[in-house]
Amino acid sequence: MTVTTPDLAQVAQNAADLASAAKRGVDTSAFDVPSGDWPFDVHPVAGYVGAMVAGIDLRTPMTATVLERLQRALAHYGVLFFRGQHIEPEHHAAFGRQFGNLRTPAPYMEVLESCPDVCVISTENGKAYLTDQWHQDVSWPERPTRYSILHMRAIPSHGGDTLWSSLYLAYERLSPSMQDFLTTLTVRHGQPGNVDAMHHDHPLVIRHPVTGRRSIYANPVFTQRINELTPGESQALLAHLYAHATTPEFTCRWRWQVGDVAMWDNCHVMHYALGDYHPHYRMLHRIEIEGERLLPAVPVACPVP
Ligand SMILES: O=C(O)CCC(=O)C(=O)O
Ligand SMILES: [Fe+2]
Repeated sequence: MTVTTPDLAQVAQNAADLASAAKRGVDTSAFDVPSGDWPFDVHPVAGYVGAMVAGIDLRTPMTATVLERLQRALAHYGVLFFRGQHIEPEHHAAFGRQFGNLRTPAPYMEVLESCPDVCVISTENGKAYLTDQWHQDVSWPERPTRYSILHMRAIPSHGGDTLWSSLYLAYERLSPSMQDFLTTLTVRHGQPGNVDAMHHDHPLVIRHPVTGRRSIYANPVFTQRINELTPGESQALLAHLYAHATTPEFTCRWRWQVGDVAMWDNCHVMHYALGDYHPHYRMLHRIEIEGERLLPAVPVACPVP
């Protein structure tokens, strides 16, 4: 592990920009990067979401400090990218276990025989064709998936990028009246096309457990309805929120190299794997880490036990 120093000129420039924006009355809260005594290099890849982290070898167990800082960086940036991590599946799973319990893959997923916590998503097994939609991973249980960790193994020569969007920004860029209204609502998340399967009601606006920032918690694949509205109202409002949440400025886009690892916090980002490379081959390994029950941004009459 190398401890790196931040780029001081850039840090000073960012601080000057923020001070000047605040003087002009601009709300700068979305830019407040946790002050950076990171024990690794952090390079943001877009304005609001995503950062590349260097100076960490994911095969080596982390110190408590590195683990805590990575969780803080995830809580702020939403998705972190680690280049050139040619890890084995056992390293992948061991890295993930340091953040919590691994979710057992659903029976319909292909897993590695040697390491059954690791799913294979490929064009060959067809699972790569299901992820070109905006979604959060496994959002329907009471304790939804918190983190997903993806290790890219094979890429097409072009295409196959992945996008992430910030659900913090989606909330923060709504009018105060709409923000207030949304915090009174709950959403049912369940598996698509099966209203009787496992489902759970979550607050529509959650409070992030690390930053305390508010985030929308809904996605077009797993959110079935807003419980307090009529079906027509629910559909119209969710459609508006999804269109708003995927505003290009609220997103980042990652051009993969083999060996890249991406880790994201499903509490406050959605993602979308671009399906623009067929019939070429793409394959990745993935694990998920279970989260806790979600916290409402304000007390809502959320029908959860
Ligand atoms: O293929 C990708 O880039 C992302 C796939 C996906 O949605 C996931 O692994 O959760
Ligand atoms: Fe996904």
